[in-house]
Amino acid sequence: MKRWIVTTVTALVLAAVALSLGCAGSGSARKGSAAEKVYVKPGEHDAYYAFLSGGHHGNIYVYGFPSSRHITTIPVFTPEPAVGYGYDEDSKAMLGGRTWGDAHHPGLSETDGNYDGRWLFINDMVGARIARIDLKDFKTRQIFGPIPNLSAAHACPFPTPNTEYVFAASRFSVPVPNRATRIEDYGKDFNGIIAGIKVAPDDGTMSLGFEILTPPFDWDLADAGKGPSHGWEFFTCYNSELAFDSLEVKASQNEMDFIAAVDWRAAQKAVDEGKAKTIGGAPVLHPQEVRGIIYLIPVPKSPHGVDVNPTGEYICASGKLQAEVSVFSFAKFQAAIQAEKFDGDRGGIPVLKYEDVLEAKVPVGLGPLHTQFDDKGFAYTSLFLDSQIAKWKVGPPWNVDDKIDVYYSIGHLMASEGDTKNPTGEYVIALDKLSKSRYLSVGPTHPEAAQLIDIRGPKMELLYDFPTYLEPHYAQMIRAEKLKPITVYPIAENKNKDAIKTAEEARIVRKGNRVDVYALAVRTHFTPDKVKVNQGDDVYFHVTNLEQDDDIAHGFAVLWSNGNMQIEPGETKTMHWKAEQVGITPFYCSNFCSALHQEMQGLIEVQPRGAKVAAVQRPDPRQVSEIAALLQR
Ligand SMILES: [Cu+2]
Repeated sequence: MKRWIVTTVTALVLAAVALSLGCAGSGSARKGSAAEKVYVKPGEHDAYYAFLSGGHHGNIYVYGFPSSRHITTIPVFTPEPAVGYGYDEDSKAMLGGRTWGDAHHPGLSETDGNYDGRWLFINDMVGARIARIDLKDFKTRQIFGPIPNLSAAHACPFPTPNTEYVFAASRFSVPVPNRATRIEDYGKDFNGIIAGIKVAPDDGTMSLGFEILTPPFDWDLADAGKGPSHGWEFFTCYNSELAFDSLEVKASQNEMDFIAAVDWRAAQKAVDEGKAKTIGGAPVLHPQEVRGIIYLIPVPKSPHGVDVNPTGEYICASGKLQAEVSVFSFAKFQAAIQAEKFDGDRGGIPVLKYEDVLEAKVPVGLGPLHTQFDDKGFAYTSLFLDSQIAKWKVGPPWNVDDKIDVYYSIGHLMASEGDTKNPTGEYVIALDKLSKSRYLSVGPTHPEAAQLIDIRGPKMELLYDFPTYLEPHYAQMIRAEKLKPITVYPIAENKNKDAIKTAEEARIVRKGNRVDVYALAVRTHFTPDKVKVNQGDDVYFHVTNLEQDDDIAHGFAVLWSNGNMQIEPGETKTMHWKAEQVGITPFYCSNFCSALHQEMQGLIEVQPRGAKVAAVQRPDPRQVSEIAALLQR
């Protein structure tokens, strides 16, 4: 009898081992080890671009996947001397005197709910600004804001399916309009704001569409509806308790906080019909007076992420202090509004009943923060407290299918095209808040940690760890073939008013104390390379790079000054320099360009105030003819 039991148990154990080996063996759609899956041969390209926000570094990191290589950094809210961003007059003006931002959530432009590869939007939370990067040249082209009345844009920008709008909702609340008051009058005198920012369909230019006044909740994250829920934007909040101190305790008291659902077409219509009040220059709608533009859906326990699934039927919200994801049905939400089944209001905004809108609760684990999707009907939720990702089925029986450990304390996660109508279902990136000892120690501040996970098979597989500089919050990942960046700016299309396109146009023009230097940069000369000015002059160097070869950018830096810029092939940039010291000041090309890069330099002669300097100076005719001949070739 005993022998029979032993034989049976042995057989069962062997069967289980065989089964588990079988699962591991078929765990990935593509064959090979983790190392083989991330290896991109020298000279070959990655399959994806990913854009990681730089947090309080104020910029965007560009990575390639699956290799997890850092390709470049796009400066956005912070000056970057490496490419002269924030040093030339145009980018300086765009930064508006600010030298940092807190960049949280990259948002790729979409057409019909899929990334179209045109633009990338990124918020500056602290400054309530949104930047647009043109993906033709990976340059920041507009910084919109500060958005009036809005104190810190955290739930931002989360574009709509045809990039009709990007959004910004206030993380903090202040009086609107801001005025003298007492902190203790928070509940009475303070307000939150949800702003809809219009995006011009042809060139992406942002402008303010509408603002909605809300109770002083702390708005947290957002996502756009799609498919049946197109036309709505969803926002989570914490602090429905209206605490104004000790928030970590006092803002965690209520069982329920909220999702706000905004009908952005109705809100815009109300503004267009003149129903808004102008506050701080912005058209502000009061939900008490303008009905049908915003509703509240209760969500347990200080939710963070709110994520609409690819079909647009479900809205998934994660209560940070809860072990479940609440999945809401858009159809039930609509039905409850139709039936006017409200449970009172907050600040004039009708509140729906949790049970009326809820479709399912998914027991994912502790500290759910953010959810993304694949192409097989699964969702992936980051679990901050468990340091895990949970994979779960969207739809009955709403079960958790798989979990994987991450290292450590994951915040956001990002799946390949995972918030679109058509996720690619290949990768998830875990954006971990703590790396602890996963990398060589560099002192008390550790690098940020991110991890590449293969989601092609039935089980998630950790492929690679890669450190990042501070501090990616969220990221988005797009198939590489969707982007077609330019390699040079065609000279013929250079419409800069200070551009010059021939050697004969190179000149220095003086009017009063203002001196304009119209210069050319071509390997390996600046023309003119002798500049004569007077002490106290305001000198504007307009440098046109006439190169039309890939990757031949020239720098322009003036000694003993804070000025440095980079001019890419076909570009014109302008830099101001004040002639303060009598004597000679050299300038040079600060970006390596050729074998004779070291010789690419020139001199400024500064004479005392009032010394006679010609109104127009031209370079030596010999130099002009040499450059003209060079340009002919
Ligand atoms: Cu050069």
